[in-house]
Amino acid sequence: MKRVGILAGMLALSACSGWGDAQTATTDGYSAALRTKPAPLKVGSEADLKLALTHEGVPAEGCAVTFQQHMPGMEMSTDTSVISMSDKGAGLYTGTALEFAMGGDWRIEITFTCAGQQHIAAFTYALEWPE
Ligand SMILES: [Cu+2]
Repeated sequence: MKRVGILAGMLALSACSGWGDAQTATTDGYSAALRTKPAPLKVGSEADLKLALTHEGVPAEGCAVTFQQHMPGMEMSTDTSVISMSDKGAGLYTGTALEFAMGGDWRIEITFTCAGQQHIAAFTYALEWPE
């Protein structure tokens, strides 16, 4: 509950913005575009993730998608959690990231299996400690 007070000021500022700009990664002919809410990601907060997957420009549907979040070079309690993303159709997948417990660089690594082939797309986010 303590974090509510800390974040109240920032929430007021970002209340009317929703999803941030996408980060994109390409691998094996696939393009993965990841958006987060909140954007930017906040220390002490979970986050909604929305992934748009295309293969050579065509939405990649029916893939099995999971992700993990970790801080490179640091052991965190969330490291071993593998979170499934729901298939929303049309190449869109959604999921909820665990609370980001500290500021610094975080990596969200998405594993997606389409047509029996597994691929990985990784995204890096720098989280600011709250003032
Ligand atoms: Cu850490």
